[in-house]
Amino acid sequence: MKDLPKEKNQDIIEFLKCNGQEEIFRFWEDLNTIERNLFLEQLRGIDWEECQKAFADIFTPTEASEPVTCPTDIFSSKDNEKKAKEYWQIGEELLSQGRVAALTVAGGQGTRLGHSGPKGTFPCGPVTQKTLFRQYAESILYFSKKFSITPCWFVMTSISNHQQTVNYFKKAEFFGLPPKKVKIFSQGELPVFDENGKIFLESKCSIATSPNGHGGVFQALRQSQSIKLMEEDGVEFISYFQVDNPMVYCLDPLFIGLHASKKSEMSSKAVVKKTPQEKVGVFVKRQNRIQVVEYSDAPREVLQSMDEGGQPLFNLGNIAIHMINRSFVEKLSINSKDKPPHLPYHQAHKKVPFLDLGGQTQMPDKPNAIKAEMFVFDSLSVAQNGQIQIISRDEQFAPIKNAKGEDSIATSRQLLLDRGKSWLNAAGIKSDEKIEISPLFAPTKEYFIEECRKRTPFNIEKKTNGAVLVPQA
Ligand code: UD2
Repeated sequence: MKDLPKEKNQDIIEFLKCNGQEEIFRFWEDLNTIERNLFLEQLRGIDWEECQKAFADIFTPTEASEPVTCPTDIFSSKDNEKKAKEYWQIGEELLSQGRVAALTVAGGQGTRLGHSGPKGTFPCGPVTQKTLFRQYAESILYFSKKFSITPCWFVMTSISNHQQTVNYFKKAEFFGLPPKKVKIFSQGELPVFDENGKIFLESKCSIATSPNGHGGVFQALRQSQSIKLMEEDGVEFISYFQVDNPMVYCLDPLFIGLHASKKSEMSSKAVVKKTPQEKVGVFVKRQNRIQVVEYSDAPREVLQSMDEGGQPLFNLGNIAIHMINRSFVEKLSINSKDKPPHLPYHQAHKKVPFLDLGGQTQMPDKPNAIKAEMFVFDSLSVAQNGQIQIISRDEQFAPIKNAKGEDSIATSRQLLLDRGKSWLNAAGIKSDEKIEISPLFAPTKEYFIEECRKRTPFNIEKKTNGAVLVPQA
């Protein structure tokens, strides 16, 4: 695309025509004045400067040429219990001072799952059918009670699910959290392109847009004034996780403590990959900085390299759980020439309905469109002192991605029940029942054992399909 209009009032139609996008006006003659104005209003609202960056990235991608190695300095609490205890205490201290916020990215469209509402409203509880959002809220409520200070919770949505998400939180009365501690904000959108770089029309008088990827969180936190809110609330650290993992430790003292002690700007949790083909990105080291190579972009050498023992060399899977400093978000979200380069845009090939020659909407049978997405983990390469903590997947990773098969609701619910059993065993409680443990009683294994040791009273409520362990009222 050529330069942006120099003057504010330069005609947006001329600008787009000069940039080879004249086809979006092909139904102009059919539109009435109101439709024309609506169309122009949408076009004027697009961040064309950002769009130009995205266009350049996705249509002329540059190959990173430096060789990659496997990250070495990985923290595991199994290997270093003494340090783990130390980090835990530091993390609890920070939580008790209200210096850590939770952040859920929930702007994705969840097409693979086939759920019509926002993904966070999907029922994940194997016995209770509680939703993903409620699961996370209960975890946050646990800390709120424990430390008598409610951690802030930031939830990123996108245009298509923002209002529904807000309505859902309101209807659920914010799950008992103080509404002022919950900030729901929307991420940016960009036009969708066809394979020749032409912008897609959604209707005769609107172009198709889509969320700019979870890497859009940096800009969105700034634009929604969330960073300011964090500052006012004394939040320095952000615990980042995706909307689709009901086993995530939303706030994990150990991980928080590790991140803060090492003065890291951004840290990550990793699991050992099940197979080289598993659909998670892998951690690599390039130019002495940690990076993630996404599964869809990973070169064969990375996926298939073996170590001397015949094991996959790059086997540290990214499960999209990070600690991020507020100051790092500030650094990455400021639009200024002397700041670090923008996060690169990646191509996502998707099926997008299109208008045929007669202006009728058609559904393609194979991917026909390119969406531009930024990935949050690309910021790792500019983060100082990045840390990786390796964790057990059976404890903290049960993603719900698909309606059936791998990473589905069925596998996730089973993992939650298995984890419940292992917590009960670890606390010396014998039970053959299928028990779902409420995060209100304990949101992590360590806290479960601690609550049981303290003899915190609980009830086991029987339901038709199992039982739920909840704190006694
Ligand atoms: C993601 C990671 C993958 C691995 C896996 C673990 C990417 C590109 N890949 O794969 O490496 O960690 O998760 O489960 O992230 N989202 C937004 N806005 C957007 C797009 C996505 O908020 O514009 C959110 C979405 O709501 C979800 C998360 O980001 O919470 C992941 O999105 P996804 O399902 O597209 O990522 P996936 O499963 O391909």
